[in-house]
Formats: sequence, structure tokens, C-alpha cells
Amino acid sequence: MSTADHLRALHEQGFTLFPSVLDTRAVAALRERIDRLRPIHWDYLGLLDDHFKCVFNRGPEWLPYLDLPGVIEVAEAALGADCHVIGQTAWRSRPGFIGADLHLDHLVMELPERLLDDPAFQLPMQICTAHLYLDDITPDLCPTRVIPGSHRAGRRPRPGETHWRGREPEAVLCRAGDLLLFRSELWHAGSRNLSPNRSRYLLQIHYGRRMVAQKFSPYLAFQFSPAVLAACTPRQRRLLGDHEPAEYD
Ligand SMILES: O=C(O)CCC(=O)C(=O)O
Repeated sequence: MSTADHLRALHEQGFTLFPSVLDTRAVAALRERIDRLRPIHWDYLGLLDDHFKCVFNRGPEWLPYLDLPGVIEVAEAALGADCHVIGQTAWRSRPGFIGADLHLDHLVMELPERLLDDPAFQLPMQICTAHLYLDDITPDLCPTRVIPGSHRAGRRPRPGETHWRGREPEAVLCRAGDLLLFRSELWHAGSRNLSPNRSRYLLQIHYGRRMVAQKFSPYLAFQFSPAVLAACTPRQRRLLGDHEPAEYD
């Protein structure tokens, strides 16, 4: 699929899948890299899942995941050539993990469905999330679930709501190394890890328009690693927030 095809899917379905972004060796290397992480700042090792935030700052070896070829072009087409990364989290979801209920991640404002149904109106994107899966995602290994087209609901799901216009969330089943990109207004959910002994490894990258604030915990105490900054390409520096001056600067 071309950049234009992916962009069209984001507008029409609210999500798009990139097959084989990483090959088998690169998947194994990234899983090992995640296994070597130790929690700092707001990271946690939970009973059923582990989260490591802002992993781009852990060392130059994490930088290539900010601008994966083929994916970054779509993020820039969707969010502007000056878009940036607002967060990046490595997850391990262990057996027994219970995923999130149906939700959306960010909606700038509620809008009437009749406006969103008008083919002449195209809702601009503000934030998109990439899920880089590091396992074959089978129905028992907490697939992400999405409701195609639900970014046009114009609102978030109400408590207890489980479908939109009769459509239930659909599991995104894919291969290790595939990447799902979805817009923040899409209704989506996690699901359970029902496997007896497999953990789902996931690298999540959030992209936002330049005016969307970066969420680099621990915020006031956050400091960029000098080794990471020294290794960045110009595009990676911009993705980390080194922008041309603009309004409010
Ligand atoms: O676990 C998943 O696949 C879904 C994650 C999710 O819904 C989120 O981070 O907003």
C-alpha cells in the first residue's frame, strides 16, 4: 500500500495495517532489548503487565523506531510535516492480562454524526498511535480490537457501550513485525491474554501534531540523554521536539 492508500484508510476506517515492518531477526532483537530494560521514573512492573515509558531516551539503539520507513511518511501526511512523537512505551502483557474496555484516546471536540457522515467533510487527525507487535497476535494473545469507521461517531463510547451502529470491535490478528496505526478518535479496546505461557510484547509510538504537547514523563524532571541527542538524525531530532520557531515560541 502507498502512503496515499494508508492515509485514505485512516480517513475511511480510522486505522491501517503495515505488514512486515520488522523482520524476524529485528523482532527478536527488539524483544531482547525490552527484556533488558529496568524500570525508571514512571515505568512499572505490574502483576500482569510491565510498562517502560519514553524508551527513545534509553539509548541510540531505540531511535530507529521513531521513524520506521513507510510508517513515518504516513504519520507526517496525517499530522503535518512538523509532527512529533508525544510518547513511546514498551509493554509486556503477561498471561492473565486484562485489556482496556472500549474507549477512544483523544477527541478534540464532540461533533454531530450528521456532519461526520457528510462525504464533503473530512475530520483532520490530531494524534495517531502505532502498535508495533512483536508476537504473532492470535485470538488468545490480547489482540487490539477496533470498530472500523467509529472515529466518525463524534463522541466517546458511553460507559457499558460495546458497539457502534451495530458493529462490534474486531480483533486485529497479525504477525510479529506488523504495525497497526490508528487515529485517536477510533473506538478501540484491548483484550485478555488467555494464553497459558506467552506474553505479548508491544512497542507503542504516539505521534501528534506539533501543537499537541509531548508527554515525556517524569515531565519537569525529564532530561534528554546526551548520547541519544548526539545520535539523532535531523528528522529524529524534530520528532523529539527540536522544531523550527512557530507561534507561541
Ligand atoms: O492493549 C491493546 O492492544 C490496546 C491498548 C489501548 O487501547 C490503548 O493504549 O489505548
